[in-house]
This record gives sequence, C-alpha cells and structure tokens, in this order.
Amino acid sequence: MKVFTSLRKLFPSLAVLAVGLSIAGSTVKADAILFDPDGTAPTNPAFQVGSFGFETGNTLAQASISGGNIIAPGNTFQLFLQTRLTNLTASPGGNTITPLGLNGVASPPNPAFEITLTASITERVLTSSGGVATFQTNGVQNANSFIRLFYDTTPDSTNFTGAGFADGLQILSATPSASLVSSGDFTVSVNAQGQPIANSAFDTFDTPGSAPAIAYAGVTSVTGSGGAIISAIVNSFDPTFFLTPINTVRFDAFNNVPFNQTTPSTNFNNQTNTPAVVANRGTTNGVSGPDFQFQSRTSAAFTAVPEPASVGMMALGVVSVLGYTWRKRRQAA
Ligand SMILES: [Ca+2]
Ligand SMILES: [Ca+2]
Ligand SMILES: [Ca+2]
Repeated sequence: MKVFTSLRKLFPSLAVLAVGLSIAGSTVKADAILFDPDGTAPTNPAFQVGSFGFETGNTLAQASISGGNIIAPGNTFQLFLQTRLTNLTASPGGNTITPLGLNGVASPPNPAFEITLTASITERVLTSSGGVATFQTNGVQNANSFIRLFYDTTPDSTNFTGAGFADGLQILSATPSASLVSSGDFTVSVNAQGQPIANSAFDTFDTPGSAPAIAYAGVTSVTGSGGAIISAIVNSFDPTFFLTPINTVRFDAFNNVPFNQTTPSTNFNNQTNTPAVVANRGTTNGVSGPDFQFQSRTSAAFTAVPEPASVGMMALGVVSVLGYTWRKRRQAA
C-alpha cells in the first residue's frame, strides 16, 4: 500500500519526464545550425541553415531483386548512394542559399569546390507485393555501412563512373541508425499478374551518341517512384564547417526511375572511398537483378547537441525526482 501511494505521488513527475524524453528521442524535429560551406576559406561565411539540398544523384539497392521481383519481407539489402550538394536552405526564412564557388569554376580569388555525399546503409524489406515494397533501416548494420560528407577544392565528382565522390577532406561521418526515424516505399510498373515489367529505356537523360547513352543502349527499366527517410548518428564532424555541434542527421529522398535527370552510375563508392561497387542491374533494371538502380533527390537536416544549459536543466529535473523519492523513502522508514 505504501509503495502504491508513493508511486502515485511520483507518477506526475515521471509522466512529464517521459514526455520530455520522447520528444528528445524523435528526430522529426530538425535544428537550425551554423554551417560554413568552405570552412576556414574566406569566400563564404557561416550560414544559419535548416537543410542541405543535393543534386539528383544515384542510388543502388544492392541484391534487392530476386526471381524478377523485390525480395521478400524480412530480407535485407544494401543501399549505396552518391550525390553532391547544390544549395543550402536558410533557417528561419527558408530562402535558398547558393554558396559562392560551389560546383563552379574557380574565378580568383574565389576557388571552386564541391561537397559530396556517399552512403551505404543496410535496409530491411517490410512488405513486398504487386510491385509495391516498403522498407526501413535495419537494426543490425553491415560492417560496410557508412555516411560521409567530403569538402573538395578540386571538384571532380562524375556520375557516370562514380569517381570523385569520396575525395578531399572528410567533414562528416555518421552511422545509419534504426533507433531513429526511418521509412521507405517504392512502387514499380507491373503486368496483370503483378510482376514488375520493363516499360522504359533505363537512361532517358543522356543525349544519343554520348558515352553513357552508348553504354546503356539496350538496357531497359521498370518505371516507378517512392520515398525514403534514413537517419544516422553523427560520429564526427569538422568544427570549421559545422560551427554548431550536431549529433544526428536525417535524409529525406525522393526516388524514381527511369533516369531522366542525371546519368546512371556504373560504380558506387565503398568503405575505402573507392568506386569499386559495380552496379549489377542486368539488362532489365528492376527485373534482372540482383541490384536495382534509381535516381534520388535528397535533402539532409540535422539535430544539434543540446546546449549545456538545457542538459543542466534535464539533469536538475532527474535529480529533483530522485531527491523526492529519497525523501519519501526516508519518511516511510
Ligand atoms: Ca568560410
Ligand atoms: Ca577532387
Ligand atoms: Ca570530389
């Protein structure tokens, strides 16, 4: 009875604490952060940004197709991604910021630079039926999983070959996490039996006669689209770029195929920053397998490490709850 009374008295404080923790644990919220796109180089100042916008880039869902269909629920596949930054979004306000020299040609004294993103994430299929699949970040990540950002003063990323996405100065490293928000879906064209079918050329972006157009001649693809959210725990960041300390990053991607906004990559970057992962999509992308390749338009948002003041407040809250319990126990004794 005594225990019941003390729990009931304690409950209101615990409920408030629980609400506070669940808000802190959700990454739906993103923070405005101070980000200097060229670090200590003087061309650009630090901007207060809400998100990063990336160019339409390449994604490979490695070993995601089997028997002409998306693999069955419960199975995992590895997602490889490579793209480059095109703009920042101001926060507050939402204005688009295009840093001087980004993806440009050097016009002294302003040097050109690029910021590239490479990622490798283990995903798990949740549902797969009739050309519609859903997935999320897998709890156990492959040893080869990573998320990286590079600052490069010799811009050279090349979608066709996958070269130049993982060179320069690494400014962020993160590990994909299933404990933060993640989701994904993809819907592809199917026949009357619900089997994925190719109804397009794979590469409709490159002009006839160009090297990619020649390389992908004869390759067909399913058509389809979907969205994905991937979150990650930040392991390290360069404080001359990220002036606000960050602890998580969240990517929101719109994925679609066929390629109509960028050149399909033949290769993707691996753990050792080498474009050695060969896109093995076969002659019918989305049917031949084992890989499935599509284009992705991605944005990134961050959460900041809580200010020391708010950490202190939370610690104070825990201490007062503990103190209350201790006093009640002493009174009961
Ligand atoms: Ca700067
Ligand atoms: Ca370079
Ligand atoms: Ca580069």
